Amino acid sequence: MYRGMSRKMISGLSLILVFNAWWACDQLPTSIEDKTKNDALGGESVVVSVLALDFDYSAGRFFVTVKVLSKDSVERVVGEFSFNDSVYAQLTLADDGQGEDILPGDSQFNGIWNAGGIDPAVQSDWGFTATAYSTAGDSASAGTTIHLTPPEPPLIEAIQAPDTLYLDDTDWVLDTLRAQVSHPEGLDEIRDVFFRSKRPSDSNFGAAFNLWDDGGQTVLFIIPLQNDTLRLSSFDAVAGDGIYSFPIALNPAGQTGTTHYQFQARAWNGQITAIVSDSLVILPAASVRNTGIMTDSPSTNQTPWN
Ligand SMILES: [Ca+2]
Repeated sequence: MYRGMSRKMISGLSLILVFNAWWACDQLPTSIEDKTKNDALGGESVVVSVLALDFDYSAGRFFVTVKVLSKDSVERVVGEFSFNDSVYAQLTLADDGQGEDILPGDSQFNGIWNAGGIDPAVQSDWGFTATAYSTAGDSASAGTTIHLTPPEPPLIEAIQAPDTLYLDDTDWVLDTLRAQVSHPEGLDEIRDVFFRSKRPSDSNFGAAFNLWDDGGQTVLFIIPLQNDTLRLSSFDAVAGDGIYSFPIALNPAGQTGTTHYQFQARAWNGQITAIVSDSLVILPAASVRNTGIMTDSPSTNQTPWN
């Protein structure tokens, strides 16, 4: 229908139509914010929805986030926790920007219940109901449930480490400690994997060293040599595959004997595996074996090997 009309004419016509539409309003237009809120209310006075219900196993606390939209101002929002149809706790949720609430006035109300003494293995299915009251006396409720499962530690599926290594007369001997670790809820649940070692001259296990699942990206040790520098990464082959690695580097003048290892893994939920033990027998270099002289020099190097 606009064929033959110039662009300028169409633009002028549009302006007149917009002006007429505005003039036809008998009151000032509502703000965009109000319009969005009224659309979301769908004709209701108050609308409540539970956005999040989580349980922090290490702290024994429930966290809730509830969204409330209301035609009138929100007077209060209350939450109820129930188990086996009995109410265990009531709390007031706030949209005040305090504590767990990030932004005041964004219609998201937050609350925490410190539910000390709950055993998720026994009390597993919890109900939560939020009720919002407006200043005009309207109210609405929404509920949800959460199934708690006892937090699980990671699982050390396998240790891959050499049983025996020979020192070299002149060069450092390199190898890798590897631990294959999983978690029933996925690799993201693994916080860290670490080991302690007891070298032949040690009477106790030493400090913990983390194994890395970084694809060998990080330089962990820089060892100055006579005419060179030895830079050691974790020797990890693939990042994020659940195989955690740590380099073994044996100094030509290092100790011989048996080094014992203790591996453990920790989940973000605080659960930790039992110790998995392994050992490495370090034998003298060929020249020393031939002369029958054993090397046994305690090292001052701050590494778990020498
Ligand atoms: Ca890996």
